[in-house]
Amino acid sequence: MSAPSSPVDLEAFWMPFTANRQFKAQPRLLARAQGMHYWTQDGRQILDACAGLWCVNAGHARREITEAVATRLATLDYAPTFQMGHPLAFELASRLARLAPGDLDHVFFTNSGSESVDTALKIALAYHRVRGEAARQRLIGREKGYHGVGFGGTSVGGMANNRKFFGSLLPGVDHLRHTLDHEHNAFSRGVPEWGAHLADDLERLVSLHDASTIAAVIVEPVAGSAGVILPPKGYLQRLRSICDRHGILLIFDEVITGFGRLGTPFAAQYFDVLPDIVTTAKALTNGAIPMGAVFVRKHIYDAFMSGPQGAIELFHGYTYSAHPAACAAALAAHDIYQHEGLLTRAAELSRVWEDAVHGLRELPHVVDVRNIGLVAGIELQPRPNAPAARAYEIFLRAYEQGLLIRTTGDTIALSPPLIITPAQIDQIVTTLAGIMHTID
Ligand code: PXG
Repeated sequence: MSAPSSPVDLEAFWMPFTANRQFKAQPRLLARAQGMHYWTQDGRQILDACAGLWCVNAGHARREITEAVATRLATLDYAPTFQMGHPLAFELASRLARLAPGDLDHVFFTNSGSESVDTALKIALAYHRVRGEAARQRLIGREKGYHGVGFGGTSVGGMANNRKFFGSLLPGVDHLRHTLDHEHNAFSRGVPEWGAHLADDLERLVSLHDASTIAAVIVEPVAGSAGVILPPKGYLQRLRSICDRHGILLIFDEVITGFGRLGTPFAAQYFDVLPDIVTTAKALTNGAIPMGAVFVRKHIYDAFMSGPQGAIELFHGYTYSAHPAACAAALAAHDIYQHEGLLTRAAELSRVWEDAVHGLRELPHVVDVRNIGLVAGIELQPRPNAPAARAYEIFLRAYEQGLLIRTTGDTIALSPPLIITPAQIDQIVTTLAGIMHTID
């Protein structure tokens, strides 16, 4: 065992998506959080410009959630949901179904976004099978997509580093081309005008594989992890109509966009496109307890409810599906979202936000600024032979100056809690501008 190099021994924890050796040589440890801020172990206040990891939409350490979880754990610490149930699970599902658009009115609970994605893909495959179309086995993702780290999500995902180490992944998967296009769309405010026709790439895959072999298409309505990539105007509508034409299910991965990020409860409402399945997690519980939820439309649920009464309709689920503490956290989070109008607050702030982030466009090395709701991506020219280094340096400097941002490649991704004030928006861009002026 190596000797501790700081008050806590950092060696044993193999950190996810982290340069472990670099981090452990110069750790950044968070000790406490409240509202819009973190505090470091040495007492410095850090403004959270990414809602943790896109999840703390109502701000940190909300007392109502803490109390609901504590009460639930003391009352019903755990309850199975296989052939058993507990009231909060049903209450939460009903509440979520009312929030979701159209007839997305049945909810399957998971514990993370990755599990939600794998659940959605399995439901899509099983749906076709129970309807007698078992040949529909292909799954289609999109380049630059991120759908978590399960084998299903990794397979439909489209970020090379997340895939290349892990063998050949699922068979029968293909990918649409991505929608990022600097030539036509750099510095668009909100969704870009150009590019609806990029959805026609699905027709190409249908011609190649034949519709009768394709189960589902999964896309993030707004791609987060790959650096805030927006759907061109009309693109998602076009994807919907191609799916309809060919009997292909459309899955929206709303792990990031769900629960108010764009200024509507779901991105499906923002874009006025009704998918067949929606995956969520993160802000479902305001990040306080791990939980995910998969929403399915009525015709999908109904397709499974046709065999004998005593038959289990879907051989899928998790020990912690609808864990009582997670249900309590989600219900309390949704009370807050409702009372404080947070599911639509991003719409009220989005103009201020857009003006603020586009104010960074003239700074050195900026090649694109993208925004929607309370999300922004600021893309920088990479340093020669050192991809991601410039953005990472900005991340470090920002942290030193009391601002937490997220970077992916050379794109700075911002997604603050939805309780942010205009003054705090100003603080984010002023701090960033100060750093970006001086970075080489
Ligand atoms: N789908 C989408 C669209 C996501 O953004 C997942 C699935 C997986 O969720 P879990 O809960 O299994 O991690 C995600 C997760 C980032 C970042 O900074 C994004 C995610 C996770 C961590 C970091 O871009 N998204």
